[in-house]
Amino acid sequence: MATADKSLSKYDPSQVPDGADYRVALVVSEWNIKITEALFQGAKTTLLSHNVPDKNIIRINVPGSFELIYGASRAQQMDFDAVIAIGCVIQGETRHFEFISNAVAQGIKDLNVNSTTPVIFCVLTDETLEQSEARSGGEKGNKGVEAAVTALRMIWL
Ligand code: DLZ
Repeated sequence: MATADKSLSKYDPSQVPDGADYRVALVVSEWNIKITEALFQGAKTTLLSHNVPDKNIIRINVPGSFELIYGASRAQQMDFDAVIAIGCVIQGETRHFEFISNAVAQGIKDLNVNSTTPVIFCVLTDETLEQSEARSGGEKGNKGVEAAVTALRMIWL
């Protein structure tokens, strides 16, 4: 398993750029809201801990992960230094899982290729709710924390 020997949230804070001048948009999918809320909290807390001003952290909700592409695209056109796309796709009985997961990954990749504002991929694609819980504040850390650190590093780049 990719994360078997690595907590997602362990990092050296001294290696993360200061965020005092940064503006970050967090686009949050409302599907599996308990999970995406925990990811949002992890990301926001981490941004604040690296001095991004509260007033410079904006939340934009969208109905589902598929809409993260449009939401992130609109945020790119505003005055933000980075966008974090937060979602959670969980395997169901149909093939929705693969269509949505692939579309969101490809869509966010395209946004990164076509704009100078980075969009960070904070979308869990899990087989079970338990796996998502483990990665949103459970035993595997919080992917929102990792996304926030990634955003700060990409802005600095
Ligand atoms: C329809 C759907 C399904 C079945 N599963 C999920 C999911 O696990 N996670 C998620 O974020 N969104 C899901 N959606 C909703 C789609 O992302 C999208 O909102 C709708 O298809 C409307 O475009």
